Amino acid sequence: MLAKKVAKLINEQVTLEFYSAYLYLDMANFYADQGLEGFAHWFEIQTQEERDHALLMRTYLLNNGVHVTFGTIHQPDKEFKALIDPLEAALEHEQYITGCINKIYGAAAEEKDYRTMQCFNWFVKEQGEEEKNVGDLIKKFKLFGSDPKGLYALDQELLARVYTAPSLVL
Ligand code: OFO
Repeated sequence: MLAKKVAKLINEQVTLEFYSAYLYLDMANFYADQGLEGFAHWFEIQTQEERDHALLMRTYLLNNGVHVTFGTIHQPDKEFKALIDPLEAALEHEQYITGCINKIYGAAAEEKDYRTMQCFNWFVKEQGEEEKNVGDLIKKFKLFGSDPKGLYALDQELLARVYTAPSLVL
């Protein structure tokens, strides 16, 4: 049985993960409008991954007999102007989500909820990867993004990104 506090935090996180999916799809829309298909595709895959996170957490709660409720998914309200804006906003968002995941992990540790800690080891690691991925993309954008040929090559590279299902199995 999960402690109430832990279950509540994970339940709230389900909605936040769906919000992340929504936010990244909004970023994909921005790039699609600019004709940057590769960037749009990269964010569409981010959306799929966030949806996966939400579904995994939902399944984890259900498997542990927790009733799942969904919160309101807020409208993405950031105005993007420069091409780098969504990338920087995505990094900021991932850093925020890392804090949320750490809070869940911390609460589980406090409650000696080893099952949740074991499950959330995956999410802790995943956040490290997510921050690195978008951080690397920002670096590349800063190096090549101001040159049209460089931007085109980067867009083509991002177009090749392939969705992979999460390695966490519940
Ligand atoms: Fe769900 O990892 Fe990004 O936000």
